[in-house]
Amino acid sequence: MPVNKTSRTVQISLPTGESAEIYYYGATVTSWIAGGKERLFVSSKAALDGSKPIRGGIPICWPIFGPPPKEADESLQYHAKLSQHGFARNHNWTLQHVVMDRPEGVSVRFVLDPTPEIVSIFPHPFHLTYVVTLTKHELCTDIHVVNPSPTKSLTGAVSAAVDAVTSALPASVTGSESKVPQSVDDAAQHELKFQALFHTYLAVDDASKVKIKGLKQGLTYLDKVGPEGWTERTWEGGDLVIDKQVDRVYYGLGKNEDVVLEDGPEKLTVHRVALTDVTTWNPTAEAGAGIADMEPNGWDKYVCIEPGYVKNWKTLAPGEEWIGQQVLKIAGGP
Ligand code: TA6
Repeated sequence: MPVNKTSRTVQISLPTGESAEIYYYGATVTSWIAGGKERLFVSSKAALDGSKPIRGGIPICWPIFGPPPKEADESLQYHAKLSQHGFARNHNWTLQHVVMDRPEGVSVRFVLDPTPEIVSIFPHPFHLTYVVTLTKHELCTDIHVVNPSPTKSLTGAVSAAVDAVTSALPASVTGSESKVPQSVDDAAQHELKFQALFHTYLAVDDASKVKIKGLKQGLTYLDKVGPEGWTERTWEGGDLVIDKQVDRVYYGLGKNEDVVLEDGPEKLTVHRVALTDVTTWNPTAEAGAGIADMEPNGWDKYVCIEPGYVKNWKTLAPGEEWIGQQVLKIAGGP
C-alpha cells in the first residue's frame, strides 16, 4: 500500500523504494528516503509522543518564526505572546485526503483549523492545509494559508443579505462585533498576518565538510550569533561552510536562485516558491550541547536549510489564500 496509516503517522511510498513518513503531530515529515538513503535528520532523543516539537525532519513554523515579535503593534498582539516558531509544529493535524496515489507519485493533504486551545492564544481565523508529495527524486511540501473571515466581495449577494439583516437587528442581538467587515478599519482587523517557514533538517555525513551553494554575493542576512548579537550583514559570496556556529536568515532570494547542499559527491537542491528568505542553522557543539533533545554530536549529522517568508509579515485580507512551497530534489531526476 503506497499510503499506510498508523496511530501516529502516515507513510507514503513508491514501488521504486522511495518513501516518506509524516507525523500527525505538527504534520512533521520525519523521514524521506530517496536514492537509497535517508535524507532527513531526526535526533534519536526527539520526543515522538506529542509532548514537544519534534527535533528534526521538517517542522512547520507558523504563524511566527523564531522568538515572538517584541515591538508588536496591535495587529500582532497575539503573535507577541506565542512560543518560539508558533503553534503549527506542536498541534495534531488531520489527514484530509490522499490527493494522488500513483506509481510515479503519492501526495497527501493535512489540515489544521483552530481548536479551542489555539483560539485561546490566537483568535485570528485561519485555515491551513499542507500537501506532501513524493516522487522518485523529489519531496515537495506546500503550505496553503487561507483567511476564512467573510468578505463582501467574495460572498457578494450573501454578504449583502447578511449586512441587511445585521444592520436591522439591535446591537444586543448582533453583539458589538459583526462577522462581516463593515469598513476599511474593520477589514484590517480581519486581516491574517503571519510568517511561515519549513525548518528542514537535512541529513549529512559530516556537517563540517558540507558546502551550501547558491547564496548570491550582496544578499543581506541576519546573523543571530555574531559577537554583537543579532546583526544585519552583507553576504560576501562564495560557499557557506559550517566552521563555527551558524544561525542566519538570508533575505530576499530570487525566484530561481536555488540553494544547493553539497555533501561530498551528493547534491541536494532546495527550490522555493513564494518563500523569499532562507535560514541556515547549525549550532555546532558550542550551542548544540545545550539542546536537551539533541543526540550527542547530532549537530555533525545535519544542516538546516529553511525556506520561509520571515523578514516581513504576510497579510491576507478576508477570503485570500497564500501558498508557500519547498521542493527538495536529489540529483538524478529530470
Ligand atoms: O531556525 C533556526 C532557529 O531559529 C535557531 O535560532 C535555533 O534556535 C533553532 O531554530 C531551533 O529552535 P527550536 O525552537 O526548535 O529549539
